[in-house]
Amino acid sequence: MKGFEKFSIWVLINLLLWSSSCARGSSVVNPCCYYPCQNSGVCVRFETDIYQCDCTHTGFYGQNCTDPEFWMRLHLMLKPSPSVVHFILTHFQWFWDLVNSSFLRDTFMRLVLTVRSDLIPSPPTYNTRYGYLSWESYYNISYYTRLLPPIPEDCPLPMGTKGKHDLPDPRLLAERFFKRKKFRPDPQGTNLMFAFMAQHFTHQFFKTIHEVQGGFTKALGHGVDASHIYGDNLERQLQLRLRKNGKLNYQLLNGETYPPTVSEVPVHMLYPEDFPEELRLVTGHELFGLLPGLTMYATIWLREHNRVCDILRAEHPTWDDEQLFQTSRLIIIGEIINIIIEEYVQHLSGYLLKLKFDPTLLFTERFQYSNRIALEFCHLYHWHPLMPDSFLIDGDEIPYSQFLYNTSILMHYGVEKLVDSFSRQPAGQIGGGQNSHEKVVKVVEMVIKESRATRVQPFNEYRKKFNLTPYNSFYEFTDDFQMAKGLEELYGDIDALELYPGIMLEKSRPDSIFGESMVEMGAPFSLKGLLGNPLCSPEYWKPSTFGGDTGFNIIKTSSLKKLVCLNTRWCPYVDFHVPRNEDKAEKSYTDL
Ligand code: ISF
Repeated sequence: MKGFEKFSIWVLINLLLWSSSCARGSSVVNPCCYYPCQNSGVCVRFETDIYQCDCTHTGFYGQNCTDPEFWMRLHLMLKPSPSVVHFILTHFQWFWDLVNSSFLRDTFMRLVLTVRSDLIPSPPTYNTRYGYLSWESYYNISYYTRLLPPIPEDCPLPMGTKGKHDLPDPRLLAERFFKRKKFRPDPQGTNLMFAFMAQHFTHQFFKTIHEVQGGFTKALGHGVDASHIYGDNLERQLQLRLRKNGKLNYQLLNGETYPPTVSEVPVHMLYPEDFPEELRLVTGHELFGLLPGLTMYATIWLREHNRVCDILRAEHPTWDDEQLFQTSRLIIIGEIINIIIEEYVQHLSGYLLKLKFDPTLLFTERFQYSNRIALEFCHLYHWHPLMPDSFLIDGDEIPYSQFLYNTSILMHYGVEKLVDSFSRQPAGQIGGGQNSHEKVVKVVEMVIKESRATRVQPFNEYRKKFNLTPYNSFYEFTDDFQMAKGLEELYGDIDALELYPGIMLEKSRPDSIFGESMVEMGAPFSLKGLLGNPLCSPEYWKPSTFGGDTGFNIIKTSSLKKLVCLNTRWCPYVDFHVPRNEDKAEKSYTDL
């Protein structure tokens, strides 16, 4: 639609709505409730019923920032659609073999990183309290930032000006569209090793304070800071530390390292009331006693930290506890980023381009080394459909009731058997709906309630923000006719569909873990968070930061397999993918 046509329709709708709100006796509608400004233009209200779009730096002009400037017009003409790019990136093996073994790998990787992170404003902009730029919003890091400002408080309808007067009951949405009917494994072959990594990794930067509404976080590092290993404050960190040789506190069971218990390290952990002291294991994150998969990763990283300390101490006998600790922590953060990009994101993307963690790729580009976690990113990353119906460990089937808060599972089976079992068990498909186990479906309700309390804008507004075409109907949005019909009845208008249901219920791409929107919206936040880390800046990214070449190389050559197998007695099958071919898998996991 041409800019002018769009605007005329907008005026018409405005007049209609204006008259209807007058009839109800309320005042003029805030024009920004129509989201009139396109292409990231900023809506500013003047007087009561006038708005202006600020189109500065958008590449567009006109009343609603709908007219492209010359270079933008050219760019739009040449730019392939996200689905075309995705198709190319996931097909033509011969082409990618060529790319991966030449300088072109760097070129493509640089392109992925810059295109994605350019979508994230840096320095950050809004938060839940401030829908306009403010010093408070920049300065107060207790807030999550937001990509789009909250829906203005004085809009006539909950989602702005479209949809019904009342939003659907969150429980109804969860029960009807999210609750699992029959377990649907992820077609990309994702396993529980990946699922627990996702949960373990993201909990370092998603720590919403639920006691107060308003999009606040306890994770003030706003990125990969390994606070889930070292605690999110200095007091906790000091308790967790052995204060000798840089190491973290631990206990030995049959000669193997495990996290200590609360009696040895008295820090706050969440356990059921009558839970025995000797089973209350202590981890950087308060919640990691909840699932053996999380306690397992906590154990692996604890062992890795102490292993790195030994290596550093051998090379730097003069270093004190503090320097050994701090340098090991930087190495651990580097390892996390490397493993996440080269294996976790690699798996998730399904790309044939071999992703590369190389901060120098961005040294020639305009890039800010800072990051602020966004509320929208937090909502997107609620991937509970990954969870299976029950857990299969070493031939035993364990239901949720015996899995939750059961730290003895870790000590009983040991890290090796847990890694092996989790790597073999399929995880659920995230996208497409009706795949959340009843034990976790409550979380859906929570996210939806929180997104309403924080006034998150409609799904289609986010589609536009990420350069995607907004959906025209629920039937275009999902191939599941019943779901489309149900959602249409409940929301009334596709433009009133909320972000989280939109992201999760959208049709998945063919043979993919989720739909287009999850990748297009999540990837920018994810990559900006990983590469925006200070470690990746030219000032930090050099051997001396990590105690010399040895430490630097630990980061560069890290892998999931080494992370596990350098810290266990025997090397299990370890991957983010279920075994492709049992024989091949059996053989390959023996050699490091
Ligand atoms: S996290 C995430 C995608 C969605 C969420 I929520 C990723 O971590 C991710 C990052 C990058 C890519 C895919 C997934 C690829 C490389 C891309 O940029 O397309």
